[in-house]
Amino acid sequence: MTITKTLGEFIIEKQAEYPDATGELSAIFAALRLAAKIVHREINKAGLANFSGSAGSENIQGETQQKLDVYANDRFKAALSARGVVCGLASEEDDEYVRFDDSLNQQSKYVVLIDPVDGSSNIDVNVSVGTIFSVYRRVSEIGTPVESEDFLQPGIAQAAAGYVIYGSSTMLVFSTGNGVHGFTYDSSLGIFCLSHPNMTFPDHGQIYSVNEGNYVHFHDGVKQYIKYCQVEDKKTDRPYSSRYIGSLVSDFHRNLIMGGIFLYPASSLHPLGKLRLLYECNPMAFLAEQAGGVAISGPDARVLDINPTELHQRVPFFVGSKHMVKKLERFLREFS
Ligand code: AHM
Ligand code: MG
Repeated sequence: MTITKTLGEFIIEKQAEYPDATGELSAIFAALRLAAKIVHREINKAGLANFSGSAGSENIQGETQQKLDVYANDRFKAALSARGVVCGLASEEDDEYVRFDDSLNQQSKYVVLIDPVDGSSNIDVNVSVGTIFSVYRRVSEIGTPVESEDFLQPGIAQAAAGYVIYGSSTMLVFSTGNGVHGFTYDSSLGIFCLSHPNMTFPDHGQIYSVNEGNYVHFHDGVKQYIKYCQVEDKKTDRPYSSRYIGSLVSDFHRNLIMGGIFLYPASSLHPLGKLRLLYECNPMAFLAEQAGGVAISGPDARVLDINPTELHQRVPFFVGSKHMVKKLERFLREFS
């Protein structure tokens, strides 16, 4: 690979465009980058290092934690707290948010929300997983302990969001509100290199991603849209292809590059949907919009406008290419 620009160089360059920037956000990225490298290393030897399988514990949502969930959670927390750059962190794996109360961290204006290993049930079968993160400016006073209001902010307030995909290659994809940029990890050099500048969702695609095994439990609008995707129509290039990995980061990443729509609807099994607003939907919605895509939770319900009420809140989630999400929205409206 020809190295055009490393992540470090890219961040320094961007920071120079903002004379008032304090470098705090850059330091957060440095911490995230370091933890991502450590998790990359462990994922790549998961089979060898006894990292597959359950940790024998459950998270707040009663889901079995994988050993790697616990490991990655610890690594990201340690990397972020050690640098004194965030005043608090909320993780999908922890019941409550954590305060970093030492004097250095408390002076930070940022909190981080994280899903350390999303799609972790895929680890044992060697399928790609990811880390999803979100950064917000705190709303409580700097120098005081963080409060829940610092974490319960609508997605539109995100200062940055991104994911790491541990796939056939490891990539870090993020946005600070100026487009979406992807960096591929060169493990021989230990650096992330800019490989996908200015990523954009194609306005239209030919892929729909949904757990169709749950079809009978979906509401009518979703069922009708799935049928629409499957009907033959030369003018609109249907039927679309069905692609579902069961790992949000991987499904999103593929659709971002190729064009497509991802659906995790409410159903009689999951009346509020399954995916978590703060750790999964908001960061992905932020990236989607930054890339020219759309993310909704229902008809006329932009994900980024939802006011969260609790840390582990779940919402129905539809994200992807603009025209496809808009089409789905019409079905949801018509058959609600
Ligand atoms: P996790 O955070 O416990 O790994 O769950 C989230 C994952 C997403 O990555 C994926 O889109 C979804 O769960 C798959 O759920 P299902 O197996 O119900 O289709
Ligand atoms: Mg998750």
